[in-house]
Amino acid sequence: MNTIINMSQNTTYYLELEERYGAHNYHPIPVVLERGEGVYVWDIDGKRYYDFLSGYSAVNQGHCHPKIVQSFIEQSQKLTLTSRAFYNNLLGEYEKYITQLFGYDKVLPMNSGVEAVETAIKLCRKWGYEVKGIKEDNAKIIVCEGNFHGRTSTVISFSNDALAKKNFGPFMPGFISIPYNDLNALANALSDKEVSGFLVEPIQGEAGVIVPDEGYLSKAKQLCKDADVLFIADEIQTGLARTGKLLACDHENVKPDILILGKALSGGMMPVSAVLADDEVMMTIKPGEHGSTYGGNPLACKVAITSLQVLKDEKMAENAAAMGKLLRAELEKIGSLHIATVRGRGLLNAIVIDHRNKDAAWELCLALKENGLLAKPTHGDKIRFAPPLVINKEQIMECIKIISKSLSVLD
Ligand code: IF1
Repeated sequence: MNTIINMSQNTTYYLELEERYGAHNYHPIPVVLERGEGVYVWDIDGKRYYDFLSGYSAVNQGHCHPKIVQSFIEQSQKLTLTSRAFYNNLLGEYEKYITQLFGYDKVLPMNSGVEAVETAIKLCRKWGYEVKGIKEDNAKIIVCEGNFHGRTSTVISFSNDALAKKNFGPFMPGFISIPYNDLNALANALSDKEVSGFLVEPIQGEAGVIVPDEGYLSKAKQLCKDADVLFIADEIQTGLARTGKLLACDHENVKPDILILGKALSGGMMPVSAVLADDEVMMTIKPGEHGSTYGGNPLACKVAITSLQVLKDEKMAENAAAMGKLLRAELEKIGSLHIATVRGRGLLNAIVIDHRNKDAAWELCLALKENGLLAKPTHGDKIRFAPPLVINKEQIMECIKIISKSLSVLD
């Protein structure tokens, strides 16, 4: 059942370049992209595809959104980087905008998502020592099995994915791992008085779009509050309208003590991440105790303001909710024996493939590519379906046709 991959000479040329000169830290779907606009991307032979990965939810606003591109162009010709050795005329404006939008006293601007996660860990520990009174170097942070929070040495220390950890030790201590979506396990772990935080994805993305039970987030937040522990939400993938609300935590009216954002914060233009918290937490870090060369650069600030405005002005959360509901309903209606489960929230969805061939999900993604839709398996048998939030009903229905047609490759 191996799908014949008919690659053009152009495609082969670029694949061989990366094979020869690039680290082999990914195994991409064999397609070479050259242009993107909205929900579409085009390969170097001019073939058009629906993008059902959206740069792992970094392109929520659609590829090359004109307003975000315009902001990028304007600012890139004025001032791109001052470092934090000096002030600039955009950082304060951005800080005011994003803190008022999400309802926090302050923001600490970073670049990649994992840098923001690392920043949240440092803030949580510092708060643990200087406010909660935990003995120095004893603070613990509760994390969930199946988590994905990035790939630095500290963050993989609390991963339970062997592939992400093997031969990258020694690892950072100070983390307690509990099952996801298990309030009893959380309550037990919170009995340890040296716990300063609970770091959780409101929906586990990499694990295969695992949506917790209704009430899990709100009860977990309450348990943390009762135990004087910070509830830290990693909304790098679930945030910014992806799940049908501005934040996934909004589905349960949960306000994290520390909110972590990334990916779509720049609409796919450049790495921009952010950590938001109130003063009791944020003011534990003093000048010179944390930072980054590009963190809060004026180009990132300008792009982030526009990226956030576009989400709201174009009601992308509402569209994600409606189109996600339609997508899941239509996937169920296909009634394929090869689809064991359809799950997700808003436009963060996944199907679980049920097939004797362990490479079935990969084969299906190759067939999807041939038929004009790009997606990629996660953890073997799950395929994430996460198009840009600008997708409309007609496009969803066309994608359903593509998915239905492609599933026959598994027959
Ligand atoms: C890869 C996964 C997704 C994230 C959450 C932090 C980060 C991510 C919830 C770190 C990043 C990316 C990383 C990328 C693939 C992609 C991914 F498959 F790895 F897990 F989306 F699910 N928190 N996720 O999802 O942000 O430092 O990358 O900016 O590493 O292969 P980053």
